[in-house]
Amino acid sequence: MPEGVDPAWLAPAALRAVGSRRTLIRGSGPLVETVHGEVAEACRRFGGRVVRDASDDGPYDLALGLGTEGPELLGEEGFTFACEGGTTTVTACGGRGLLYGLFHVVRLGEAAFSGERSPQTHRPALALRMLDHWDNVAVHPVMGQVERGYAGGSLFWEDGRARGDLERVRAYGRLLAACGINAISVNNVNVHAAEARLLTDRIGEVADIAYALRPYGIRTHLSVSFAAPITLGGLSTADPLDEVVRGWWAEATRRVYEAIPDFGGYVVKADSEGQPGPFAYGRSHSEGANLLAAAVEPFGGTVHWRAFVYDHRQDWRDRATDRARAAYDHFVPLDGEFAAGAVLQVKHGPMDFQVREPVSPLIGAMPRTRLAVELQVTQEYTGQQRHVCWLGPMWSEVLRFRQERGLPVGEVARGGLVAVSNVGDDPFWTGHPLAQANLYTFGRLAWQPDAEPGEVLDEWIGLTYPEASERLSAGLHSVLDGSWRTYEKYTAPLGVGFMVQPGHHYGPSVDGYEYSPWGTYHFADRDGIGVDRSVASGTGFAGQYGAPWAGLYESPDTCPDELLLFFHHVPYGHVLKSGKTVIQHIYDTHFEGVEEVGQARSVWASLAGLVDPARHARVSERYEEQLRGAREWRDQINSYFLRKSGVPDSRGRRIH
Ligand code: GCW
Repeated sequence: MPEGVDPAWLAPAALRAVGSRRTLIRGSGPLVETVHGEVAEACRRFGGRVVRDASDDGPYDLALGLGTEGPELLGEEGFTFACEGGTTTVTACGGRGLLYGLFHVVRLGEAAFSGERSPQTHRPALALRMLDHWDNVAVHPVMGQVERGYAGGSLFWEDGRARGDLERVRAYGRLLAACGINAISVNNVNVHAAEARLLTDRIGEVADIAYALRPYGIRTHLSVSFAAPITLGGLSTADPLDEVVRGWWAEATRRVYEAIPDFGGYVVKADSEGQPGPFAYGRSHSEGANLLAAAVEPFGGTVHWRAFVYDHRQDWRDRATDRARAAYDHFVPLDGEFAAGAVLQVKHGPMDFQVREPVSPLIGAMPRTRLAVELQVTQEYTGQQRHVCWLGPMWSEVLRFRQERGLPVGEVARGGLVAVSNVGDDPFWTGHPLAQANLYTFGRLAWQPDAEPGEVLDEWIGLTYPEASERLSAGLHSVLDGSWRTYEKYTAPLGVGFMVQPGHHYGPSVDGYEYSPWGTYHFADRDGIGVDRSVASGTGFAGQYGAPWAGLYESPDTCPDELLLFFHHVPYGHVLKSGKTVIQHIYDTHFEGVEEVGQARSVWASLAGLVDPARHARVSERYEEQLRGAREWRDQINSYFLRKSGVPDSRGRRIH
């Protein structure tokens, strides 16, 4: 790990079990070299020994090797793991599989070397496990170096130039491989002038990043502008059906692959929030995506085409337009029209990474399209890495969601699981040291979408604090485990969403988006609150689901409490399934949320002396801000609804 940089979930002691043993490594290739380097470094530290391809002075405690058996079973990334007769064995068909097998052993620690275990097969459920960086090359006047970045600057770019800190990039790749991530996109989906040129004359800078990440099995992708043939190529059109435009993309892409032979492909945000796209030429989004797919397909690349298309200039008076409907309305009619090299990348919810949303109805409604599901690790709307909000349980709910007779989201996402990264040049990688748990959990859930999030959390604790006492492990678990629900309690209630400060999206502003063109409303008046998205009397969004969800969401009687205000406009006196009225629920959860933050802060304070001082201090400082922020949310939300409704708190607590 570079000097001064936090080792995160590869704390040196996490490699003790491997580093104190005799290891044999068989096979060759660049990733086998990486495996060898990892083991050799661990042995240097902990006194073990590593041997290459020898058969003489065994026996070995650990044998890591490439084999030829079972490629159809293991694929390029799978491995078998066994512990028999005193030797732990990992066998893979490809270098990546071997690397993942090594990290599996690291995760198990001493347990990997005890007892007898007959061979088990491990392989990722999803072939693509990707992070999208919303990093700008040049500092954007509003968004800064990283759009929605809460961890300092970018690892890759600084003030218009490549940072060139490839040692740090390599260390990043190592952390990502250790949690199973295998792809990364290196620039913001909002592609501004400087970033656009990464595709052409600045591709060498992307190639340097790809070079640093490659030893850890990570492929590099690039966000591109649909208008590139005009802005970079000097053409008069970017029409996807124009032969010259097609030729331009083919040639530009050929050059990209010359520089980066294992390039992953493009990410495109088109006709979305002002980015250019095929609508300008009267073309569909499948025509747009297929243009780029045709360019990358000959090289084995993929186009990730984002489904985040909606009208961000809507009139708030227009009650028929519903942003939640937009992705489904735009894309479902195109099912079956996307080329094999195109993946439609869908945000997990129909709105925008709120603390609580239903699963996007698009997921499951396009059986003839390769879908990738996009999560947001950076916590734009969930505390911006100033608040502890471990999102594992939320993601797990999303990934396990299924339409009747359908597959769970984790399996529908054949095109992979993607997340907006929360990493920057902060010495802790993430702005909140505990937000590392979000990144780790994302990687592990992408590998195994039905994993138990609580177990993944404990894995993260074990790797980050390998020498933790019971008290420290329990303390860490307790401050993280319920933190998403705590955050939900003190912010926007019952799935209604937003109520944030416009623009930067931090902190409460109940009416911040109420009369704005962004399509994010709550419609609170003196009688009630919520958005009627029923088929019977509302926008019809509930009807975009299949059974049984369409029916359940349609009626306030069957709609789950936590999504009630997402789907229905109800009176404050409406009684929830919990037995409370909506207004009392709002008051109670907001008081509870603040109390829970206070408790977590005390638990953290009690861990001083068990955590290294710099990390402890950073988290303590963030807890002060979280508590301040939670109180602000509580008081603004409770006061707003007391004033609107005139209904007093049944427990007579102070509301301002
Ligand atoms: O969540 C919203 C953000 C924008 C972002 C956009 C998107 C990159 O507020 O900052 O732009 O979504 O996902 O494209």
